[in-house]
Amino acid sequence: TKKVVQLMPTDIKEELLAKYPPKVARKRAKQIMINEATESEAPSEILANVRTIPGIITMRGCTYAGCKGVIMGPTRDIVNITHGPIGCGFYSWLTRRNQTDPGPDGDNYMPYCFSTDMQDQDIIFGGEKKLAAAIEEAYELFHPKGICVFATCPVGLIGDDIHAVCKKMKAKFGDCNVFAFSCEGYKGVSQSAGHHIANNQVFSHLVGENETPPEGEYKINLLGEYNIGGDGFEIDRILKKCGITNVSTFSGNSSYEQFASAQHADLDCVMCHRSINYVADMLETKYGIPWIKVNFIGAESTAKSLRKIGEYFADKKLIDRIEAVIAEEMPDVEAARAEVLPNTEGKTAMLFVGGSRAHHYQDLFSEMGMKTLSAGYEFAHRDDYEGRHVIPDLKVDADSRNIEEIEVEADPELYNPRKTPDEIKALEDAGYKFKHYAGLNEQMDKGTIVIDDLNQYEAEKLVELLKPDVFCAGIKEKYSIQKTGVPMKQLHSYDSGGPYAGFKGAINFYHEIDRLVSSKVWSYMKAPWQESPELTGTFVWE
Ligand code: CFM
Ligand code: HCA
Repeated sequence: TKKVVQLMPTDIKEELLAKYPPKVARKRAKQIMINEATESEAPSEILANVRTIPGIITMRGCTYAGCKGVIMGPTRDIVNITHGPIGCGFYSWLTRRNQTDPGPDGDNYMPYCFSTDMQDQDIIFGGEKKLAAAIEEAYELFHPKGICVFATCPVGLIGDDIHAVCKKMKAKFGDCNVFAFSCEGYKGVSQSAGHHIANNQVFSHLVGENETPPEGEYKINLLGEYNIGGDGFEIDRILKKCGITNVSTFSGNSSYEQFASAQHADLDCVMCHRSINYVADMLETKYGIPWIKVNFIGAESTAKSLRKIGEYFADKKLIDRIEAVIAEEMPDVEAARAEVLPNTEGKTAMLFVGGSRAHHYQDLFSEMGMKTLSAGYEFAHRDDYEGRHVIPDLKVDADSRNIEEIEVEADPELYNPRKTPDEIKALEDAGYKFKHYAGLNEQMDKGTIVIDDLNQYEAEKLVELLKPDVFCAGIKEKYSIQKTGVPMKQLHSYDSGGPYAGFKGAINFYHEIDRLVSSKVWSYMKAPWQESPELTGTFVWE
């Protein structure tokens, strides 16, 4: 017989914290939030973007991963060289399933893994000569438009000046843009710091280089879309059908020229705000390109995002075309939805992914009639939960393209979700700029549990207590969750599936989740607590 747990959200929170030493429990308590706590109607706050307590097995990655793997990984015609031990380069090489289409004549270096393969002697005597030789070798072999160099932990520790090496090599070649990223893994508290470093360098060294505007009536950039499992291909298909020109994607299926031309767009559409908001803000500050938040995960969200773009251009021809495309695409989506609904309706999910998918994928689940019981991000900041964005105070040097940024995030008061409209107005009068869009908390039901930087122990505990019908996270979580008898779907790499974006992607996702939640195979698994239910005395079981 299936055990049904009758637990209040507060019991669950208590249970998650019960085994921690008091100091750890106090800190984690601020990162585990009962959405709009029932005892008070005030919106809840969450502690995010803080260092993981040592000893906890976090799901997070490192700054190098966020810079080299996430933002620059999908660039096909830039040679990306990891300056460091071979493992850093190897494990950040295409594991993310970011796809690319160079066309018949385009350069594509993604099948190569470039690394300086740092050894003991480089640590002792310095690795700059080795790096210069690696850059030279890559240049001789491929003559690429750009070479990027990424620092790993030892580089920062021994003090190799990667920027000086790149500058020297760039001057030597004359026809190749060589620049570096100080994205040592230990910097910051997660991948998030790496996004910021990548954004700043791409903006400073590349954006704006191509002065010829591309053709197109309605020109957008798609920021924060990485073509995982072909998502970007599906979005591009839809945009093209609507007559919208995608000047550049940061950075799925991107090319050097796309980045170099980004300043020619009329509008920036931000898909993953967490990873690319810095570029959106810099493009707005320097080139006056406004940005809007979009989401192409979910058929309804796709339609809504297209309409938002139409609204921006306020052009009848475009708006009619968008409506025609939606009308043409939706019948197939509806048919697939009707097919899976009897199996998926009323089922439950948990989503713990990096910095935006735990939010975006809830749209797809609600289209299937599935409820999200608990969700959270690995490395998001408070605005991703609470849905308010403060635009950093940027000083832009128009000639050198150097960006000097003042980190406003240091003042947590700015993110306080309890602010009244009057308080926001006062801040705006004081020079702060706000943009409003829904964060994760707003989307989730009252009484659901929002958790920042979930760890392995808490993941297993949550599954044990709430038994979702599907658990979504990454490769590190996959097998430990499956061992508990709950189907697990990777929302990073999509396992071997995708695309899940756009209209066709929604259909793929409906079928995939139907397959997972309808499969009987998982019920044959015996979880450890089913063998010895140590919680029987604590909770009410049926
Ligand atoms: Fe943005 Fe991403 Fe995500 Fe992200 Fe990532 Fe990713 Fe992710 Mo993995 S950029 S924050 S750093 S949507 S790699 S494509 S799946 S954790 S939720
Ligand atoms: C990263 C990349 C990652 C890892 C995914 C996972 C990705 O953060 O370095 O843990 O399965 O999407 O590939 O987020």
